[in-house]
Amino acid sequence: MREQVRDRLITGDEQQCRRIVFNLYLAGQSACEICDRVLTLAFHDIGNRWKCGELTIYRERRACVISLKLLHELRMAVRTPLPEAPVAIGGSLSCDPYRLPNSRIELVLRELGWQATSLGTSLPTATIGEAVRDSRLRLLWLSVSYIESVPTLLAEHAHLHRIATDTGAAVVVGGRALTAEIRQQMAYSAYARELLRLHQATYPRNWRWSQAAVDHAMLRGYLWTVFGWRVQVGAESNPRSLANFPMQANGAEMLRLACCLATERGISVCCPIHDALLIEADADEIETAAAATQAAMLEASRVVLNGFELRTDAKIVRYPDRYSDPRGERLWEIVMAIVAELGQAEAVEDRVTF
Ligand code: B12
Repeated sequence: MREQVRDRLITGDEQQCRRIVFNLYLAGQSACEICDRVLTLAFHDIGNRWKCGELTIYRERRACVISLKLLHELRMAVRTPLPEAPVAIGGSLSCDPYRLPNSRIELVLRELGWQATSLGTSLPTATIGEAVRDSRLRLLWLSVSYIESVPTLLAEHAHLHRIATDTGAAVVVGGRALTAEIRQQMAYSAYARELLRLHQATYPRNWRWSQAAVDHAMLRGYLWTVFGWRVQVGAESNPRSLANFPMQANGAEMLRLACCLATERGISVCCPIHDALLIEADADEIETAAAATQAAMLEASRVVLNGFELRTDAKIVRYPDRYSDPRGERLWEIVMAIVAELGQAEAVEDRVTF
């Protein structure tokens, strides 16, 4: 995928890039995985080609513009953070023009449920300080891709670190320009590579369990869900996907069982939506039907999770209103545009065949 996206970024084929990225997203890859495994790596290749003189500047710049659009569209597609979600802001300091890392961090944090906002690039320290004071901040990130003067960066960073920690916020730093030597002179709550280590130190039991699943998969060649749904381990298997399998696949079991229970109890289940159920009933019966569906979902979680109950919430929509989710509007438009384009392509093919 990385190569496909890279080649299309280089040729400026925005529509194909969008199609690949959203196909991955619709197939269940997280925005974070798409950024990590596809977009960032594609840009590393693009940078190397530019360095070797194999790529003209305009192609690199155009690739950046396309990627920023895609990151923005993915941002529209991931769930909207709740109003009470923790707030994160960040950006890059003066002379650092690199926008992609900041857009990417914003997207990934939003996907994780943060109210994250990138303030942009080449920011004067004073204005970041103002933003820190203006928001009930939990996290300030600083992305450092280019450093003009190390002493200036260190002074600016120390100033911001003081302001942020005074308000109780954590400071996270990262970026290609931060060498170990520079980092040693900086105060920060976490550095990009350390985040994972900190998570592992905070939740050791979860990580032991997750690693045990990967070890089992690698040794025995398969993993299974509570009802016996299997994944076979092949040469292409990725340890991170295997670690994710127990959560994702048992979540699917729960939803499957909830659909069965609800249907058998006479509820009209229209379709599952990711981790929710869309049902329909007459207006005067909808509350009862919603409560019965929630009971079915609770029961399904109890069966799959050995007695543990997962809570749910319900949203009821009555005529003349219709169900729509602002988080999905942009994605809906993108999918419909792709469908329309495919329809046209098929029509042309039909004419040619004819
Ligand atoms: C696009 C680009 C530019 C664009 C940026 C446009 C924009 N608006 O964003 C522009 C045109 C400005 C540019 C300019 C230059 N560039 Co340039 N550029 C790139 C390129 C191709 C992609 C950068 C990018 O966005 N990558 C995608 C991001 C998402 O990946 P990333 O930077 O690796 O970031 C990851 C991590 O560092 C981490 N991260 C980053 N920040 C943070 C923060 C936190 C808190 C956390 C947790 C994580 C984190 O997360 C990211 C995802 O994994 C890179 C090649 C490359 N290897 O990336 C060259 C590259 C960085 N550029 C390079 C160079 C040389 C330059 C110029 C000096 C060229 C020149 N002669 O003018 C100028 C410098 C201008 C300046 N003032 O900085 C070199 C740097 C070499 C070096 N050793 O430092 C590179 C590596 C190309 C190369 N292979 O030679 N560039």
